Amino acid sequence: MKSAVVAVVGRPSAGKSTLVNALCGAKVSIVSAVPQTTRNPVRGILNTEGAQLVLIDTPGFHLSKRKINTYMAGIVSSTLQDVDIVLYVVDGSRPGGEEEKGISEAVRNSGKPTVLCLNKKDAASGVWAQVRENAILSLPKAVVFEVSARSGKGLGALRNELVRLSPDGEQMYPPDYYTDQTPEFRVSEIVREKVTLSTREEVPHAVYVRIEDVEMRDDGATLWARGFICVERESQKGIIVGRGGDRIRNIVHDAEEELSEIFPWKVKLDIRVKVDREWRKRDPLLKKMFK
Ligand SMILES: Nc1nc2c(ncn2[C@@H]2O[C@H](COP(=O)(O)OP(=O)(O)OP(=O)(O)O)[C@@H](O)[C@H]2O)c(=O)[nH]1
Ligand SMILES: [Mg+2]
Repeated sequence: MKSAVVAVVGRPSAGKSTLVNALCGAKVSIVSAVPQTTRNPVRGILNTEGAQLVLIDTPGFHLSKRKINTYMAGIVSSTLQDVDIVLYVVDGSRPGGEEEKGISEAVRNSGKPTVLCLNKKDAASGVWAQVRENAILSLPKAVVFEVSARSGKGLGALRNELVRLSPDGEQMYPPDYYTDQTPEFRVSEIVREKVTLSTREEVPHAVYVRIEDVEMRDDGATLWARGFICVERESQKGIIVGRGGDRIRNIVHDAEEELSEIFPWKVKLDIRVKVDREWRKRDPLLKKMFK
């Protein structure tokens, strides 16, 4: 038996979460076109014959001095220390720049066996060859794969290489697990994804979702979750609620539908929108959020 912990790192929107979901064969981590959708490490478990890989999806590595960004960059660096393998995801469809240099340096400095995954092959443009060359120059020892996380192309070979690099070891989770997230966290993430998909500009970044409690009802047929969508300003609250409550109703409906597929129960949500101006600046809250 082989087993490994794999850090999945890369710039915001490189396709890390899409890749983790595709490799695990289940929706483990939320996805959107908004950079920095993932805010904390999310574990997905890939079970294959003879191997178990624990993939840690990380927040996009973003060069910025804002507190939330330095916090997330810190998460990436500390995750790199604790893993067996690094899966470095590079968006091959757009130029890299300083940010890509920063992350490839962090990957190189980790000294871990590294798999370089050039993603979005389906959307490859004129920059592909250049991005590929830069990535190889910055990480000459890494094995390179060209894939589309969206279509699944190239993922079989990538998975085989991850297994090949894995050390011998025992399973860390039962073989039918594909994630270790708590129900509260999964619910809050899916709600946040639906908010992100139905709002624009600064709103997705101004939101966090807190699920206060989950409870089984109807003799074990329905999971009720109660919590809040928190935003920083009244105006953002108005956007999320929408005219006559339209938007929040749609958000809750979409989240309930998806959660009812993820969990073996019908999921019902009781979600309020409230203003919490300081959530992004308050360290203890960030720590709680990112634990
Ligand atoms: N065309 C194409 N788009 C992709 C592919 N993989 C991911 N995307 C899209 O890229 C966007 C970002 O995907 P995510 O998986 O959320 O990226 P991420 O790296 O996890 O982003 P952060 O969590 O924000 O750091 C989404 O719109 C995805 O649908 C791919 O292989 N091809
Ligand atoms: Mg992500």
